[in-house]
Amino acid sequence: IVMTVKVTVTGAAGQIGYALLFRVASGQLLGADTPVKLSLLEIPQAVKAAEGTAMELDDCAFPLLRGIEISDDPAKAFDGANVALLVGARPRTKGMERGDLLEANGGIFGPQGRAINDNAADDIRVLVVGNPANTNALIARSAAPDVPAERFTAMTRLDHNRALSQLAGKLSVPVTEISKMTIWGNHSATQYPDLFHTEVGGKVAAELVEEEWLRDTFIPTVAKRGAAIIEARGASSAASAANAAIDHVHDWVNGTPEGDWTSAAVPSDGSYGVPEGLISSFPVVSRNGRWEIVQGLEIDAFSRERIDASVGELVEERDAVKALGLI
Ligand code: NAX
Repeated sequence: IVMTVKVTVTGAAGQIGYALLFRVASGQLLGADTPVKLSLLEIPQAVKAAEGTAMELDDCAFPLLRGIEISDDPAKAFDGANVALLVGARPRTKGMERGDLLEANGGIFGPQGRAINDNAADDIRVLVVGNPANTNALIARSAAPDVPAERFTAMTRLDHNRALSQLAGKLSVPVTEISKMTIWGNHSATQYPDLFHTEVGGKVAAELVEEEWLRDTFIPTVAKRGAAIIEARGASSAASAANAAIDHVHDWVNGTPEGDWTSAAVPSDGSYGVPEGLISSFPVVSRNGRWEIVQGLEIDAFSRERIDASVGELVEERDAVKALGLI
């Protein structure tokens, strides 16, 4: 018997929500055999827009879609949820200090974490997309002491996919030739896309490109891609972010392919010198529905410096939310 999976999407009326919901409903999140029920969480002023999206979802007559609920109450929206995609967040506005940003998001992700703790299904898996994603995930996780910490993750899969495409373009190979890409650290401009373990047709990627390109073009292009999209499109990444969220949860539930890994921000177990408990991006595989950090990679001085810088930023964010009483 196939169980219907309840997927809760926050910020459902936003632009990522619009790109995401149809793909979840069509079966791309969990596979073509798994029926889904959607739960849309929005703030009161956006509930009507979410209702419009729900009308369109109805109008697709997706065979796997077994129902849509809309709410502005986290307790209701997460009731019985198996997957939670936390997309809605408070964006940084002009003149806003980091402390204000973290505090505003604490007001969203704390209550949502508690609602997940009290209402979600036992197998709940949480992906935080809304920025600052890693630290928002940390806030949600600390508000959910009854949920295993490993169920709280943040998205760096978009960065990972961007890195794959940049490298594929540079080497004129299809992305399918590339394996073992890694994004380390924070989903921010300090993130470190690592080509020293990446393989292209059996060779190490870092040896196939000029050092200068890797350092001065590849790393900043991947790290600043979000800003470049805003500049070109006049709006931030939406379909590509939704696509990455689909990839993340799909691989978490269904497993990563043998001989490859992906990137996800997961609670650190202390691997690679990343302080335990920080939600930091690592090379990960998924086995039996759990993320495992790939072990035993050699980290040279070039990589060490960059991983430490990004992890240092996460430590600062963690200390800031601690000082604000949010964790
Ligand atoms: P939009 O502003 O289009 O949509 C956000 C939606 O969230 C709005 O409809 C708003 O009403 C809703 N919302 C706000 N507070 C809420 C709450 N407490 N409960 C439920 N819903 C709430 O933003 P969009 O472009 O969809 O981006 C959403 C988030 O994703 C942003 O924080 C953005 O920075 C982040 N991103 C993260 C990425 C990643 O790789 N991790 C990449 C893309 C994106 O920039």
